[in-house]
Amino acid sequence: MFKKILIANRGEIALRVIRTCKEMGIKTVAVYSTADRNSLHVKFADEAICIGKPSSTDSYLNIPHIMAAAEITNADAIHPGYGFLAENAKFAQICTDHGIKFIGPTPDMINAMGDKVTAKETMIKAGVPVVPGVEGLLESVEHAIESAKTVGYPVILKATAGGGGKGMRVVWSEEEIEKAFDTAKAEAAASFKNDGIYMEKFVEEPRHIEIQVAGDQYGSVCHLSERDCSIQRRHQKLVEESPSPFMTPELREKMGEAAIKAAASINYEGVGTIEFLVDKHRNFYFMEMNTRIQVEHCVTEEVVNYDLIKEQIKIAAGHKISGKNYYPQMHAIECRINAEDPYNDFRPSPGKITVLHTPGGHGVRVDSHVYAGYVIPPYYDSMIGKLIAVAQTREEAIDTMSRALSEYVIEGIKTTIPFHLQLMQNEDFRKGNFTTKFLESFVMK
Ligand code: MV4
Repeated sequence: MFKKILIANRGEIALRVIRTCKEMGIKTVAVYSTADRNSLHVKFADEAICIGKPSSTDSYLNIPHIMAAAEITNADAIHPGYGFLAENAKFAQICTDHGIKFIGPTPDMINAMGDKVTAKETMIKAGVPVVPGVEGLLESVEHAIESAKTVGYPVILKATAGGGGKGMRVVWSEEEIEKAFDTAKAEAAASFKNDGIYMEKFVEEPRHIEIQVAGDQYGSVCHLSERDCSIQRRHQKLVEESPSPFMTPELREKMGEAAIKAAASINYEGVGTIEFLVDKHRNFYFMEMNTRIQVEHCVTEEVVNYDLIKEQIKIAAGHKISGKNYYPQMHAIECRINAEDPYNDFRPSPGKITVLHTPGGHGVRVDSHVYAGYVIPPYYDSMIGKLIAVAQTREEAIDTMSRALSEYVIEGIKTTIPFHLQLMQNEDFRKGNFTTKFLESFVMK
């Protein structure tokens, strides 16, 4: 087992990894930017190294600085968390070249899933259902026009280097396609330095349901059931839950098998997530694979009773997984607590937390790095914590969540707590009646 892990991240996920390391008797190294010197991950780690100025490119994305911190402290592994360098194949390779274990998949696996056209071709070969469309990249506007005639409108144009919504354009008719193609290409070039665009049939009002998987270094892969992440706003998830209220045992079996096929087709090693679009007829289509631990991993941990960070570390250290699948025994819901004003278009609200009371009690978990007096810096994402409620049924989990939200006091900044309180009372949400379009029509009272 590793003796010392450096956590190349900040905020709640850095703290989350430190907590599991402590339980496993593994020493921890925090890295931090000058803006984060008073962060809890710095205080709770055994050692802490400052790696640069506040801007991410100077600190949490600065590979030479992070490698220097790992060498100085003699860390034998690096946990990348999510975001930042978590899906950077070059970073994973550099770790390996320095004899430091990257806790995650190999660079080849990251690359195989990072390019969406390649990933889709791999899935077709593996027999995983994908959204109907044209294989490969669109060569020209003419190619796009001809392709749309076979696929049928509406179609969606996506960047092969994209993911998470950037560079995407929905096209409803031939009149719109030339402009959509040009802007999608320009946006992809600007965002990813790769202007490759591909085309799919546009699935209207889908649900976003993802399957958690884990694979070991010996070819064994299992799934840990699903998370429903349909409650999103501009591609930012706000609420996730497991199981999905839309799921049936038959669909779980089919999607679970498809997710295992997807991961096994690249001999996947580590924990990962297969994202699917699910239409109203319960047809499901591979969308992308995330080769990292995700923000919303906690709901899976709670319903299958399994520490996913511990599993990541054990897999990286060469342990075998049992190979059996995991099914939800409970219902868990996670609300993302962001420093944003839900009454003002979710505008970021950094600043000092003057008063803090964190909820507790039966069925409540809070993963957060903030405390009273903490100043939220403006440089990074606005998530300041996650509130997770667990109960035997979905109705009870919603009631526990409502109760916990009503206890949560954060003063000095605006947060998403009022939004979540209202969502928990929404009739359609309570009925499990929602798609990825749900928040487009949700208005705060
Ligand atoms: C789609 C789609 C409909 N049809 N693909 C959004 C992010 C990126 N991962 C893919 N996305 C979508 N791809 C086809 N063929 C609708 C979306 C989409 C979406 C997906 C999941 C959750 C929220 C979403 C919000 C808008 C669009």
